Amino acid sequence: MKTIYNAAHSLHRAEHEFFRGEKVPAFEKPERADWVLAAVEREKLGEILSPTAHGDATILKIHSERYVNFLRGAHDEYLALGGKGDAFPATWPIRGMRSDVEPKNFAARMGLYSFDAGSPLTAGTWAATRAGADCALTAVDLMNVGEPSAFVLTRPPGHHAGKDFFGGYCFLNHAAIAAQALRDSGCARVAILDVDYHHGNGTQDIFYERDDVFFASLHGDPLTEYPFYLGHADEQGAGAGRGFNLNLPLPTGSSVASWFAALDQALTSIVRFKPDALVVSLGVDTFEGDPISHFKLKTSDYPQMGELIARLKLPTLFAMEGGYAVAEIGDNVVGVLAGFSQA
Ligand code: SP5
Ligand code: ZN
Repeated sequence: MKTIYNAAHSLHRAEHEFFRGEKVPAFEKPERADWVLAAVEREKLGEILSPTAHGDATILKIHSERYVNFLRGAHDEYLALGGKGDAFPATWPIRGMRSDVEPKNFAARMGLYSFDAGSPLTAGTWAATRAGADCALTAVDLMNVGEPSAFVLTRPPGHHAGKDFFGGYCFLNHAAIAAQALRDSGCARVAILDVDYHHGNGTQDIFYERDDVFFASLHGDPLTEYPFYLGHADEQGAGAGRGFNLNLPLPTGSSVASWFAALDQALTSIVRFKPDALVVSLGVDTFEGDPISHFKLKTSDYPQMGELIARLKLPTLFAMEGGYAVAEIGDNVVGVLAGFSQA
């Protein structure tokens, strides 16, 4: 399997995030991608390629224009106003307030376009995530000329980013952009399987009313786990998209066996959808040693995840999401990819 590696990822380098009102060292750090890259090389997964530059057209089918314009200039604007270091939102348009009018005030726009204070917007955030979108689009180009699969190695991650908001360390939704590019290159139906510990609320938001992209996610129950306000089992899609969204929340501390039972259920639903291609939002924060998550997968469980996904026999694009146990992240990610490739 070829890896499309985003060397610009390291431009996104946050010092801190807010957790329970305190500044704590950022969990989503550059070493994550470095360790995955090292494992890709060590395990000889396949060629490692740089992305080619793509225009904004596909990104603008996934994210609103005013959000993209904001994100592109946000940190420069923050600095011009006298801001120092990373930018954080501090006020949000909660229910009953307006989000249709874009305020002029910078802090107000930070809140309009975000849903948490845990996602530092840094000087290099736009460059890093925009290059991540190029990686996703390059991976689709490769699949269009016959690659059966590809791995998009990028950070910051993407699955919490919605049509017009960032959060959960995510800014552009690379998996959603890849799914759209696959649609535009002739796949009538695309499935997205999200195996990150956290619900992919951004991806769900983007495709909720669409019947051409099926979204299935297994994740920690939002009653207790981030992102809290989405990811329940009764969210099945709306309008034309009704029946094309599948959430499989699992209680904190769920066993490995129950995680794989949920994966089996997600894969069965994907088969029923008869997709032409599959995008996997690959987070490995399901690992037992993850510092912010509560599932129990061991490093030795990840190859089986890849093998089961490979049984679908679909063109498959893997996009890097979460996973914060840095020392093990490479083995866990490459475990999935090698399990897939060897199946
Ligand atoms: C892509 C992804 O995995 N995003 C996850 C965002 C989670 N943000 C909330 C982090 C809460 C940190 N909890 C710290 C617990 C320390 N014991
Ligand atoms: Zn996660």
